[in-house]
Amino acid sequence: MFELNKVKLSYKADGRVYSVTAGESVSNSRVSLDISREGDRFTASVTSKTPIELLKLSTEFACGYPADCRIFLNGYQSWTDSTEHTADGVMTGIDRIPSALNDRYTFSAYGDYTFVKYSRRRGCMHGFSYGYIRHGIGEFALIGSLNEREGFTIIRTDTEKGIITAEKDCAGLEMSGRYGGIALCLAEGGENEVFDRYFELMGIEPPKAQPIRGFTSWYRHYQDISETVIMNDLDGLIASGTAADVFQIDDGYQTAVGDWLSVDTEKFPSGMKTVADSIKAHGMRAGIWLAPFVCEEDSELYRSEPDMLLRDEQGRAVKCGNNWSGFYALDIYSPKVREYVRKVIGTAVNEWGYSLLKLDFLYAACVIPRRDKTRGQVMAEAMELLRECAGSAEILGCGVPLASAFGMVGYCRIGTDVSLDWDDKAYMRLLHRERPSTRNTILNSVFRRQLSGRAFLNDPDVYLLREDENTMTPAQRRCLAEINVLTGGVLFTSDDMGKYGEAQREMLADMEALSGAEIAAAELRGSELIITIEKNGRSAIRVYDMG
Ligand code: 9PG
Repeated sequence: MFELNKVKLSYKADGRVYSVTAGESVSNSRVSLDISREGDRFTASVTSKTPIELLKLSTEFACGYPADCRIFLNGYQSWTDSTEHTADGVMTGIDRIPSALNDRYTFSAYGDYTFVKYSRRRGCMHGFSYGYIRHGIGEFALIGSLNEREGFTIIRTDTEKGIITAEKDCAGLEMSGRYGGIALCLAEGGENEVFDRYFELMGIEPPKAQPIRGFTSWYRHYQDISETVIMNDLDGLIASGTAADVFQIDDGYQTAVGDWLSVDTEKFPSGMKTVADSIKAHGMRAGIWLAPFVCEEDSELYRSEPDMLLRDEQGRAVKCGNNWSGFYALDIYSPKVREYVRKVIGTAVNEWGYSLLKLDFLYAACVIPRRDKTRGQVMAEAMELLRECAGSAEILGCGVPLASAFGMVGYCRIGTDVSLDWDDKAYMRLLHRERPSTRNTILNSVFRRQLSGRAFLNDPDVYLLREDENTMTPAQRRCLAEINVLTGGVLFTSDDMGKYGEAQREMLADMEALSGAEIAAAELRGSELIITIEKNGRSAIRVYDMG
């Protein structure tokens, strides 16, 4: 399936640009390009005796695309829409957004838009870290990078030309000695076979984290939370008698994003420890949301610690998006930032008593590469810092390039935010691929399902059964709930469970009956999502309207 055509390397040394295209290992007096293929493992590494600047490293394979095949290419981060496409599919970036709007709202920072060119040609699609070509139900050809911690890998298809390329996101990297470059798993076989092999070659053990059920405050109150509101939700959950392991407080308790230890005392007069104590008194674990690598413009941190901000080569603070008052990345290599992250997480875990940390907007750490480190290296080191600071607390990663979270967090969001509408207003659909959308997050849950239990446990975001405060139809709410049970290891809601009536209790019972079932096959045909469910050796087909 994946026959090597060529490897391309270009670099700059002593002010001159050198390029080589080769089908096997080559070297000159300074640089060697080592290409090897052993079984389902392919590598193309670079060694240089003197410092060079890498400009490009990519590999092209010949690849058959059967006419009725499906192609999956993993989107840049948690929120990026990631679904199967037909061989004539196209992916759209943010080209349709007027640049004045983008300049104002920095949509480009949420995804890969600043460093990957979106093709408008049919069949020319791309993704990050891993992807597959599926033929029929059970024939998978997987291409997955084994060394994302040395740099992200952009996988591109061109179905008309019958090629697939893997390119390292390493442009501008200054290196000498050996750089691992491209390292791939090229596996063919059944779904479980290829994914098991991919994780085996990466050396990633199945997560030890256990599936959790519970509540998050976000999709009911958004930032409008307080001690009273949270206690009311907690009482509702307890009164409903629904089994829950975790009660998680989301965005809104802090005075500003970045000022995590400055709790809004008007909203939470007794402080965050008291709230955690109440949650724990009901036998649940307390969870809390934090975005440790960013601060908003209206924060004390932004005003008083300019040296903690990540800066570009012109010395400008790097804006990462428009949420809140607009927000900026912190420089994870600044000792001050590392100390601050340690203190914030340490306080939430050890002083307040939260043992599940929903760590969000993590992509901000690697929004620009460094001269001596690729984005992938920066993100890997950022995740190591979080893992170390969290100690025994479990991490739920969110807004993170997924491969950097493989094996590093117990739980990870694999889709964008559920919205209170199915797929937002028509004009909002022109926005970036990371925009909130219930429809898109369901597709991500289905088509990233293989990660759950291998990389971490998937968090498909909440299910919502309430009939008010949302515009979804009963069938759409059912689809969301069922897919969450079938694909996730995190089963959270943001409903006031105290208000659940007969319809909601019936739905909960249906969800319970589905638990333990698995998706054996899934396919999108037009606007229909067709899935085969298996439980105790019996299978059933469900069709959902994704229109
Ligand atoms: C809190 C929220 C919730 C939610 C997170 C995250 O692309 N976007 O514009 C975008 C904005 C916000 C967002 C996700 C995507 O929400 O996923 O669960 O914790 O932050 O502010």
